[in-house]
Amino acid sequence: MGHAEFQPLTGFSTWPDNVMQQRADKFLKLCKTRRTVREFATTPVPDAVVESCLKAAHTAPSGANRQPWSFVWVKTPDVRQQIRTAAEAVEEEFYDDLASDEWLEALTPLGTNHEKPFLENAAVLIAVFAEAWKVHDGKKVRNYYVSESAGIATGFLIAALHHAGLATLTHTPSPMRFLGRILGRPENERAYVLVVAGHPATGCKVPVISRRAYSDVVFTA
Ligand code: IYR
Repeated sequence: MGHAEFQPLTGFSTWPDNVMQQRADKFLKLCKTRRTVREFATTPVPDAVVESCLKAAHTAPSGANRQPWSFVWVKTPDVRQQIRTAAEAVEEEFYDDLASDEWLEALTPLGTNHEKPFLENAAVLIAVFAEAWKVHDGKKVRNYYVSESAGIATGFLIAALHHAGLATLTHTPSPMRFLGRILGRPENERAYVLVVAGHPATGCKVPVISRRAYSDVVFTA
């Protein structure tokens, strides 16, 4: 057994209650303006902005601090085209054959279909991979709460991109094994989600949806 080493908590700010309230409300307001977008402009986004957002994602908490994630920022047009082609093929099968009527009905309000032009055309495409295990000191060690950790990091990434003023889309073509193959990821990683980001297209429309009531989702005990 090793031992834990501790240091003072630095750089962490606390605020008076009223300031805390203002900050909480400001963040809430920002969150309320986030929508999943499927129509992106091709307008480029500075690399440094995306880098900062990826760094923010990488600050996420994780099981046993294993940080079991990789973010593959796909920049090469040819690779993006390969991803689009492969994703549209699995999506076509999903919409035509695999999805249950119940599932298709659940998707109807979103107006989605198998066409995924944003995989090629949006300014930013990031593939998030979850790392199930790794080799440490020559030994294979498992990671912990891998999906939860990758999910939290992806949440940080989406929040960071939105905060920077970029529209986002989480896309999960299923099955997603083609991503690891196209991107040459090692066998200990599995594709978790694709994050698409960029400026919304001019005249971008989003589906009319509602959020569940606060009282429906928040309880006290
Ligand atoms: N992967 C498909 C279907 C889809 C599934 C869910 I759950 C969504 O929230 C949205 C879409 C697609 O991307 O079209």
